[in-house]
Amino acid sequence: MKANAVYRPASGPSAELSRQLHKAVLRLRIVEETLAARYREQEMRTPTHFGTGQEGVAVGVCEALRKDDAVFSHHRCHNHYLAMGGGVFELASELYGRSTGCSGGRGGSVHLTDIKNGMIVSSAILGETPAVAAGAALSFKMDGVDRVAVAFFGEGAMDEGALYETLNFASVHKLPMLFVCENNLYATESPLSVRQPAHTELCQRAEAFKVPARRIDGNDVAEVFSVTEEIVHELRGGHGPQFIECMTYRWREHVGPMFDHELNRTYRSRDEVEHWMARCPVTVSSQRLLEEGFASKSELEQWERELKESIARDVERARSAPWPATSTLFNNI
Ligand SMILES: Cc1ncc(C[n+]2csc(CCOP(=O)(O)OP(=O)(O)O)c2C)c(N)n1
Ligand SMILES: [Mg+2]
Repeated sequence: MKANAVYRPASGPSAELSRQLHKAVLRLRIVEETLAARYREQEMRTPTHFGTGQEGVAVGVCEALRKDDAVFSHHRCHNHYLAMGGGVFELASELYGRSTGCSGGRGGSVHLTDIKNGMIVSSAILGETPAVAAGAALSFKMDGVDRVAVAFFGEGAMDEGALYETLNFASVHKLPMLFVCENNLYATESPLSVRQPAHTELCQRAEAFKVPARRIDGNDVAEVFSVTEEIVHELRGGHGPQFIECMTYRWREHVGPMFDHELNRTYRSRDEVEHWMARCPVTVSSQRLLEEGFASKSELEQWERELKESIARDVERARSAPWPATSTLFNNI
């Protein structure tokens, strides 16, 4: 493939699957918008990296997995947790620090877990969880089972040495592991261009370790799904790890609920933000459904209404859930 070209799958998902993907993307969007709105009330006391704008990657990848696969995530992890089937009440409870949180109210936004759904853990230390995912993939290989491990990380983690050791190890041992790089062009407020030499191509770095790599459109959930489905089939066949670079964009500030313009931040131009907002994963997906005749406008509106109601209910319920008991303060340390 030509350097930096975007790989496009030959065919897209069926009508039923496309509807399912859309509902999942919409659910993630509404959860993040609801949480971001309530975050401003300052009752959630955990640093939070919102994933608004990046929903297509999480849903496209996770919908192609099984519940017995193992997903590892990074600081911007809500989308991955939700896309694997994690509950909104448990996520919101975690942000409010309540005992009903997915990590018992102890982890906060960056430490989500939901083992029964295959979401093993997330961590804010860049480049850390891919190495742990390789350990899971190694155990699947040693046990002779066809499970796969997936590591989500931002392109900022490609500045970390641990990631290259992991690529090397996974390649040498032909591990059933998918590396998912969510390239949203920035690590905090630094663009890739000030962190890496000119003309750096992240896929080529994976290929240097003989790991097949493709750059794809992360804002098109149908494409992410089709590519991942194809790759996961190959991973289960024992052909070794693969890497996808998903081009996407973070809408809100790096950490917190605000938009850059609300804070007069200038590291990204308004034009650039608007360009990416026009490539909104929810819009791309709804346009596809309408064009293909897979859903009507009124159905799309009805799904949105229903999701808004149920999500608002779950978040409100989390807000009044019980705090962890003081007697449990030193548990699990
Ligand atoms: C090893 C390490 N170094 C620095 C940090 C501080 N840090 C937290 S998030 C972040 C930027 C991450 O950017 P990226 O990986 O591209 O993910 P994004 O926030 O864009 O989703 C940095 C530098 C950290 N958490 N871990
Ligand atoms: Mg980034």
